[in-house]
Amino acid sequence: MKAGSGGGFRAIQYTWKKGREAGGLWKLYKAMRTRNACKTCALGMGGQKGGMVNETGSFPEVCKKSLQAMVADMQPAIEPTFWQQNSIADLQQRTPRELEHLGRLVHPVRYRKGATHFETVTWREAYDNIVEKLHQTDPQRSFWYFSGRSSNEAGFLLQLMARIYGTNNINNCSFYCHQASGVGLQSAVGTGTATVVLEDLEKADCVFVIGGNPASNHPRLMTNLMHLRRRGGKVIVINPVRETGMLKFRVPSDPVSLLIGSNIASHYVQPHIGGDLALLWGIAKAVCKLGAMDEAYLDQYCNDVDVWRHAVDAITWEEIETKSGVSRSEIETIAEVYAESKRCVFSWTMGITHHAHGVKNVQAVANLALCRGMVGKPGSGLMPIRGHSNVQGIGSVGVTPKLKNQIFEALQSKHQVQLPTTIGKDTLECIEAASRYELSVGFCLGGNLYGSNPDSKFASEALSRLDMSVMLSTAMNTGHVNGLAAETYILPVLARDEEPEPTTQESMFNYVRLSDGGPRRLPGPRSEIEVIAEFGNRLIPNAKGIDWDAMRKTSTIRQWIADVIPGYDQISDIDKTGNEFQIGNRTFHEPKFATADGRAKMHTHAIPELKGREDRELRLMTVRSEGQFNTVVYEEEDLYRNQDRRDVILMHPDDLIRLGLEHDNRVQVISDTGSLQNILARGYDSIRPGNALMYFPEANVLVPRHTDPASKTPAFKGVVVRVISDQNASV
Ligand SMILES: Nc1nc2c(c(=O)[nH]1)N[C@H]1C(S)=C(S)[C@@H](COP(=O)(O)OP(=O)(O)OC[C@H]3O[C@@H](n4cnc5c(=O)[nH]c(N)nc54)[C@H](O)[C@@H]3O)O[C@H]1N2
Ligand SMILES: Nc1nc2c(c(=O)[nH]1)N[C@H]1C(S)=C(S)[C@@H](COP(=O)(O)OP(=O)(O)OC[C@H]3O[C@@H](n4cnc5c(=O)[nH]c(N)nc54)[C@H](O)[C@@H]3O)O[C@H]1N2
Ligand SMILES: [Mo]
Repeated sequence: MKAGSGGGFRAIQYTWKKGREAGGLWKLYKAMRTRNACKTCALGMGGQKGGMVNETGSFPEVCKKSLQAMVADMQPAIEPTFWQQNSIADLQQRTPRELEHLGRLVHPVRYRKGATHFETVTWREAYDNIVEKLHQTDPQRSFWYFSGRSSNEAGFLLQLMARIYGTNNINNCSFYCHQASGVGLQSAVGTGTATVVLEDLEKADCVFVIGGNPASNHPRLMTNLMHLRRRGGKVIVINPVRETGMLKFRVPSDPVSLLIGSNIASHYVQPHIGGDLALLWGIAKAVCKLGAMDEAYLDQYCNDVDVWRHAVDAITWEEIETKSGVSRSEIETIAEVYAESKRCVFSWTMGITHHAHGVKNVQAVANLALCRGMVGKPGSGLMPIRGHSNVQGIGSVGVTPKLKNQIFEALQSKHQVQLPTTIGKDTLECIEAASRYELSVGFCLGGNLYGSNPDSKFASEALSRLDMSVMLSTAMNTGHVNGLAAETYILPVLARDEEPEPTTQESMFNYVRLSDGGPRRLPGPRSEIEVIAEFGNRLIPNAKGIDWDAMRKTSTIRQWIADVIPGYDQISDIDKTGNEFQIGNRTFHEPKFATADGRAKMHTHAIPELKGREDRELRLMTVRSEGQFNTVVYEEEDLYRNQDRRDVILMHPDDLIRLGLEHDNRVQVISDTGSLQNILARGYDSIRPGNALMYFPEANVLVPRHTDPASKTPAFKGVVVRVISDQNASV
């Protein structure tokens, strides 16, 4: 059956199916209702108000992927005999989905160069060997990667340990995600996170959704968009693909919406991939022509307005139309809608950040908001829609190559710890340094560093040049079986809702939640915090200023966070009071910016040429399906895009004809970086001609290591490919 809308009965049906897998719907419901922050995206729900509740108290808030993540954690264990029966070569053949469905990791396992299989080891053996190796290693030759799934406490403790050990090579998945948002926002408005809170969405009369597919990736946002449309507001979607759920969505918790569906987009603009910068400048030009700018606001609160205004005048419609792929009249229509808005929120995701001009994109969004005075008043502002549930918190508590000066100084003065001052590497720099044999040890707190990287072949070779890698994980993924270091350890950890002590998470609205933790589901995995504290104790037992045993208590870590992390002072007694809170000085409802002179800054850009225009070329985006969470694939199908499998390249039917192909022909997809064979070319009329779509992480062999110079984020959505018929390939 073709999906004509997002959400709806299918989502409910899926809940029943997942309930069965979890050993009963009631059991799943109980797990979902515990007081723990949701494990998936950063929109945030759960915590002390109870599971499936958002920060405004709305219930029931639930989405398919939160169920998937929960059921995945409720899987049975991988038995010790599994590791003897299945070789690494065999595991490398498994798909991401098969690896995830092997079950929960419960034993520490090790691979040693030359071996054909992983072997189980005791925790003691693992600690002894890892610590010995770390002692023999120059700390500068180590790196520490963090996913955004772990708690603030685990993130803070591990970065602290790595720094005291002696390196600043500390980074998180944000470098492959929203780094451009942080850098762009900081440069424009002086704070790197959303300027709005959830309530602002309920007050807005217009929302831009740029380069994202929240119907699939942040489904709970759809309720807010539905409410906005019901109030007569406008939703402007900017996306090269007409995403089913962005047109119509059936909000499962709303009976009317469930039955007939809710219209989401009031306007849908389809630029070329990478065409947003030109488009955003075009909208600004049209707003200017309408005389709809807020001159008083610009005068009073913004810098560099004249240079910006001059550039807006100078850019030609011809350049805008060619580089965006959108006609002047369409751009003028959008500008009119925006000009009528009194309270507008600009939201965006990876279609904006995954480009070599990601930071410029974000700055252009900020320009557009600022020119009508839409930052710093209720119901309007800037809203990057974050990825992982705690990616923002991990960044706040210091998991960055460079610590904010304030944190650095507070750690040294209040806790007397000694921190290195060397320059730390970002994520891709670590991979490149490993490839040059300049690093010897990698330590990952969750995530899938191999799988999330561009240029998979390069990443695998680079990681296999390490002497040792250590991964703290809950389940298997492709990163555990590819790019293995000479000595590789996988250490099983507890999920957030199994932690023995409370932990905290920060949502994309800068709201800090308390998770109670809960009983373990299986014997074997250990608490992340316990494992990190144990490493600290063995690695640097006499470190000045730190008592590792005290750090086993999450309340001690929270006290440190309160002492040193700006805006986090209320965290110290959160476990006693249960008072979740909004971090100070980030969201603002007055135009007072956190910049040196309190004013926002308008940025001016040269617009890059649109790539991929040659004969036989296509511009490729690598994206997620509705059935996956990053490198974890729960279902092979992509319901909303009506795909039953993942080894496909979707392109407009006109492009199929242009390339001399027919629907479902086997093709080879080639980029400057790599190629994939035996891919099914499929006609997909929802995509703008000239552009193509493939699924991450399988397509990462094609993605070059080309990054945005300002944010170091790879251009995951800006890949130029050629498609060649693979007639000899077997079907
Ligand atoms: N179900 C599910 N939810 C998730 C995740 C998941 O994997 N699965 N991952 C989480 C994480 S870590 C993140 S960062 C977010 C990601 O959330 P999204 O950013 O929504 O995810 P993507 O699939 O990367 O894709 C992007 C959208 O950008 C569009 N796009 C691609 N290129 C361009 C472009 O050049 N311009 C414009 N305007 N649009 C473009 C694509 O058509 C697609 O609709 O989701 C989070 N939530
Ligand atoms: N081509 C392409 N590449 C991309 C992207 C893209 O759109 N296109 N998106 C990028 C983005 S936005 C991101 S965020 C990155 C994703 O980067 P990562 O965060 O590195 O990857 P994930 O796939 O989310 O990591 C999943 C693994 O985390 C572990 N895990 C889950 N829960 C926990 C926990 O509670 N604790 C611990 N310790 N481990 C846990 C499990 O073992 C699971 O297999 O990928 C990036 N790469
Ligand atoms: Mo992400």
